[in-house]
Amino acid sequence: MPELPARCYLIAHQGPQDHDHDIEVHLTELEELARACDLEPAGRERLKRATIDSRTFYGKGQIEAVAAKARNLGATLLLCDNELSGSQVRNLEKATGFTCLDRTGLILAIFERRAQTREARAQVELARYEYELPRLKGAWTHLERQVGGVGVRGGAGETQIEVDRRMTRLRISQLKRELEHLQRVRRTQGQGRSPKVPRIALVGYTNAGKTSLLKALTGEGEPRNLLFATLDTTTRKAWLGVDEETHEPRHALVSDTVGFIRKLPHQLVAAFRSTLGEVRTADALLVVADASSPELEDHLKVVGSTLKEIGCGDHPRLLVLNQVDRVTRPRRLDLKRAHPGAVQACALTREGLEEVREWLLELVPGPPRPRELEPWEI
Ligand SMILES: Nc1nc2c(ncn2[C@@H]2O[C@H](COP(=O)(O)OP(=O)(O)OP(=O)(O)O)[C@@H](O)[C@H]2O)c(=O)[nH]1
Ligand SMILES: [Mg+2]
Repeated sequence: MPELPARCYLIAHQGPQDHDHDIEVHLTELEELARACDLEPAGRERLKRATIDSRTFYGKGQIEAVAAKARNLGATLLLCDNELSGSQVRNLEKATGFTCLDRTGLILAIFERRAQTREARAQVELARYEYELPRLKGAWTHLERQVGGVGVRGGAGETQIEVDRRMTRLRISQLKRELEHLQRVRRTQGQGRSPKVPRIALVGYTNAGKTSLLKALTGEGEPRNLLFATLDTTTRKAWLGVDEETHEPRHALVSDTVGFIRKLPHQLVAAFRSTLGEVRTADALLVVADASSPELEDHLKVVGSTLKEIGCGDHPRLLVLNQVDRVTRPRRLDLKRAHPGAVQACALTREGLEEVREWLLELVPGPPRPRELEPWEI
């Protein structure tokens, strides 16, 4: 990935049905995504238009005006909140002289910067190739290197673009094989885990406080005020309490996971299937949300639908309304009415954590309890 320029200008299409507020919220989130990629937002704009231009997505006149404004502000990159096709990006770049990146491309760039482990890197690379496949336009020498230069030249008549597609598909299948292997390794390692210890996954919108809760529950984790700070799944042991009957200590294995976001590129969801496998195989989910966000309900909808998409629609779950220290009393009462089953919590002050532990203790079966012997057995 080449170094991205520092200043960017943000645009989003607004159709006749779209409310100003909704588009503004999306643009604010796009700004945060830009910052998470070390870009500095210089300005932003909603581009109102009833129809989509198939060539440049936005209107021709709009694009020219945007380019002039962005240039004045010293921006060198255009960030588009909409998902654009490869040719639309190219046409926009030609018309404006700017580098253009759509929302999916930006999220991919963030993931590429964050990915640390071999598995996360392979997953992001897979997502990148899936994203590029329909957008291919030329240069393929880097691909040739990566697939080992085997059978690069196609038969007579194979065009450049066909070679590119074939190379990309080849790399995609290599990566899928590598991921299957890594998953098998992880599964074998996982078999050593005690079957009696319940497994819990922390899931939720990005920046909700999942890592903070992991830290509060287990003493480990590095929270950061950044979108997609966490990419890798980390699992730690949390102490839940003492079993009332056996007086044995009870624990759970708690996993932190990658956050969700609206319009999460489906290539990433698919690529992260193996990491998110931790979520699928968990006994229960703690759905963490930032209660202080005005977008709370929207975030919950995104989380609900993403969970369904990865096959976790039916997992037992507890909604943890985190960050209530940043919420007024009346708002807390409203939240109680809207989400009576949720725990209102604060990862920093540990408010609500006792309730979370109680729920986990009740929900998840512990070690088999010694049965009281009947008289005839004694
Ligand atoms: N005031 C307040 N801040 C919190 C609370 N929980 C988390 N934060 C802050 O919110 C920011 C995000 O926290 P993280 O725990 O990194 O969030 P996350 O859900 O793991 O985010 P990603 O890994 O990026 O998806 C950090 O700056 C935390 O310090 C809370 O209960 N109250
Ligand atoms: Mg995190």
